Amino acid sequence: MSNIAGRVREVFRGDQRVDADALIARLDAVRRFLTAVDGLLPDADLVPAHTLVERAGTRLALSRDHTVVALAGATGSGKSSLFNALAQLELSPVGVRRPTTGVTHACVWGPLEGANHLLDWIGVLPRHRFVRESALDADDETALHGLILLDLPDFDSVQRSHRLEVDRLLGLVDQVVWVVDPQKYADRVIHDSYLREFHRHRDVTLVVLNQADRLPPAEVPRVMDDLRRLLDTDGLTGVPLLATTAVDPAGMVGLRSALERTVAERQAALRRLAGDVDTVVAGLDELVGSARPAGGPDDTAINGLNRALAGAAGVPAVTEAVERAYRHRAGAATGWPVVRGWRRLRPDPLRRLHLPGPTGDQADPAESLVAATSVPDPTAAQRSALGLAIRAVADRAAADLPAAWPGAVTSAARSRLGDLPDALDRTIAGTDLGLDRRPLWWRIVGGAQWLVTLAAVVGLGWLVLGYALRALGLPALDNPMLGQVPLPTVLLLGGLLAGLLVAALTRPVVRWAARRVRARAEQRLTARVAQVGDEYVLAPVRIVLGSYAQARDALRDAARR
Ligand SMILES: Nc1nc2c(ncn2[C@@H]2O[C@H](COP(=O)(O)OP(=O)(O)O)[C@@H](O)[C@H]2O)c(=O)[nH]1
Ligand SMILES: [Mg+2]
Repeated sequence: MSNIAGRVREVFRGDQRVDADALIARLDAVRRFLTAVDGLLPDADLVPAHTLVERAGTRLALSRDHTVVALAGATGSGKSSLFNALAQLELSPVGVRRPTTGVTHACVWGPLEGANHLLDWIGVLPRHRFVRESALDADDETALHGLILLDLPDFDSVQRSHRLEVDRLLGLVDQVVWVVDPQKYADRVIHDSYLREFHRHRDVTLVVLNQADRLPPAEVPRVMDDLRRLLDTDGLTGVPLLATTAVDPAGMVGLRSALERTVAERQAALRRLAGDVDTVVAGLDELVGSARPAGGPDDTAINGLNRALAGAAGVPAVTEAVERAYRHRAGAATGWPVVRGWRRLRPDPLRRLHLPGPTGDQADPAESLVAATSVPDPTAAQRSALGLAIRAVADRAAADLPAAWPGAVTSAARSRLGDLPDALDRTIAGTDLGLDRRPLWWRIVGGAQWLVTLAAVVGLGWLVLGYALRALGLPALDNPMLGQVPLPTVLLLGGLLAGLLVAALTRPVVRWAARRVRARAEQRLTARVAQVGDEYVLAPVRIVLGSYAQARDALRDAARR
């Protein structure tokens, strides 16, 4: 048995007064519990709590000045006789005339008007309602003013409808007087099916051994002791136990004064509901448990999720393309001008994925509402890895929760699975991959390449001109010399060599820079993908964990008596 139920039992005392405000606060806590777990726990487990909240609200709203007491028992125990004797009216048909009574009769002490709403709710038909108030004996009966006494059908009736009616009414009344007789007081049915079930309502339970006159006087204490022992076994230690004789007014004194006390205290309705809250809380206890849950999924599970999301989103393919695109674009900007144009003809690797192209144009925000990129769809392996990672997140998050919750946590983790692919795609499309700006050094190297190429072209032109003049027999150009070599030759060969040299020197730098850009893009993409994971997987899980915490706190408040 877990802590909350344990606490309920610890503080349970038979004649403790129940404060109406405290009871209302406990009922509110049950209501908060129901709100917190709505849609998360199986409805079937919550029926008693819903019933309680509904019933208690109505009972408290109806009349707190009335106390509804039911006479319950097996056929022939003397319920109707006790009812008639207390009411001092021949109201309810006694068994001699009609062996079973299938309808509930009510007798109201005091004006009927105030009690009518209560009786409507309880479901006693107006023609079965009686008033015990007459000018003649008003004074005798004032002590019972506010009492509504019910004569219930027999709980062992062969008619199922009678038994259902009894069960229904036992759920509504403020106090139950269990009537047993010397022959049947030890019957299994009353103890197993009824009295034991009422152990949390000990303080609104009263047991009478009726027909005491049928026992030899010396036998009465022995039977009472035996019955007391049985009640102890039922968990009803300490409930008042009286001997009555319905056919003799003297044999009714004890019961009458017990009812007068109940009416005077005006506690029965509150105590009954407090007992109901105890029962409901004890029933809900295992749904919530007492262990404080961990704050959420652990880092290992989250890292696993982020890796799986990155895989499913195609982050490796995109970063690979980023690296290649950097090399492509850097090559086009800094390469040897003679082959640059040819490079430009080749498609840009990022363009092929419909990611920002060479000019750095971002995806159109309107377009990005639909699948925005042509990054390859996740493979079956990536999809199942993602499924497993989500499962792991849910399992870790729900590890400390009672058995009813992991299912809700898993559903929450998977709740937006269908939206994930689009969200990931939009995120990839919207991530700045770091290729927008052309680095300054590209322009410097590119400029240098143009310069040395220009030198080579000038040298070539110069040489061609010299040959042409010579071929036409015109006076040759007077080539300035650089050391032993003519300047145009220096320009041509030097320009060509320098171009190749710059290209050769630039290549490793481009490779290195491409890897850096790739690493940075990977970092950004991973961070953005993790945000998607947080929004689509972790946030719903956190909401369920929050609901769990609320439910747990609410139930703790509801348990506080
Ligand atoms: N001697 C005696 N007979 C009783 C007593 N109470 C009820 N009876 C009789 O027991 C029979 C059944 O009583 P009834 O009130 O109809 O029982 P119910 O089925 O529980 O309503 C009737 O014949 C009553 O007269 C009692 O205290 N003493
Ligand atoms: Mg009867």
